[in-house]
Amino acid sequence: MKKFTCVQDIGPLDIALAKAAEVKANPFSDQILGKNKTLLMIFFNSSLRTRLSTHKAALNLGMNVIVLDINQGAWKLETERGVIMDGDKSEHILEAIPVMASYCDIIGVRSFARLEDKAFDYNETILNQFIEYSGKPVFSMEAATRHPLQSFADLITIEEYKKVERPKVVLTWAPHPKALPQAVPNSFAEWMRETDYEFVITHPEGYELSEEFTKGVKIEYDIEAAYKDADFIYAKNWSKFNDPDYGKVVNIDRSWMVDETKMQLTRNAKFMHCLPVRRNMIVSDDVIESKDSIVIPEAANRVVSAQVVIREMLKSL
Ligand code: AN0
Ligand code: CP
Repeated sequence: MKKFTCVQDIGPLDIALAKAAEVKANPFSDQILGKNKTLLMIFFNSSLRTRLSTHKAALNLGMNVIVLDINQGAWKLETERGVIMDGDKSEHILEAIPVMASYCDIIGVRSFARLEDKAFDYNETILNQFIEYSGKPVFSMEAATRHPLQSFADLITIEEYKKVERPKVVLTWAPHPKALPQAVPNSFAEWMRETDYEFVITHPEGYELSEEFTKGVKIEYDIEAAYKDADFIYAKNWSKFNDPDYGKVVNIDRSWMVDETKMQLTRNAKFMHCLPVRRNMIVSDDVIESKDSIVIPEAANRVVSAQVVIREMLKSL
């Protein structure tokens, strides 16, 4: 595998899930594969889970790991070609990428949507520069439009907890005070669409995601109808995709928060969220602390999804 940025890159999901089960059962059986190989993780944005779980996955595979937080200690990077660099940016990404690539075998990149320019974000300008100019396998640790390691971990978690063959999985928007990217819900929709689950998205009118990710998916504006008989409630906030308010927060209606009253409408649904989560904005204390909350095993499965992806990349070196 030379790149991992979207669901298509992993191949058939039944095979990917079988690999995940393999990695989970025998996490240390491929240490030879990673010996003397180096993973470089590059963060343009903050992270707790991705940073630790991806690092742990690489250690399980016997790799060496280098982590760079671009905004803490590295030079500020210019990302546009043709700019006269007389401002605060000391280095161009077109030199920085091949230099960084010369120190490693595989690269992970976290580069969120900036939410200022839809075309810049939805063209995956930063991630694609890494793919084009590094000459190394590159995987996304959440880029502008997708978070595939998260969605893969979510899929593994749903498979582990589902009680019926074809569960009803509901992605619900929930309020948040700050503008967040659409990457997690885009990606979750993209992965769920590849399963045979009953998949429903519910959000306030105006919060439609890009059709690139939701084409063919049922959008239910009636939140109670969406929750009815659900087996999984997957909560996430996202800012507006549609123009003219791209990247803006136009709604913080707290009636969209996941609470016990709404969870009562479900078929004892499990509660999921990628974390970090703001309690009593996105989800009530009671729901996230309930026996049906699976946010911790969901986060733990991030090691598994990362290990499957890095292992495939090591095999292709
Ligand atoms: C990020 C987001 O919504 O994309 C990362 C989630 C994994 N969340 C925040 O910035 C709070
Ligand atoms: N879920 C997730 O990617 O968390 P971090 O932003 O903490 O890495």
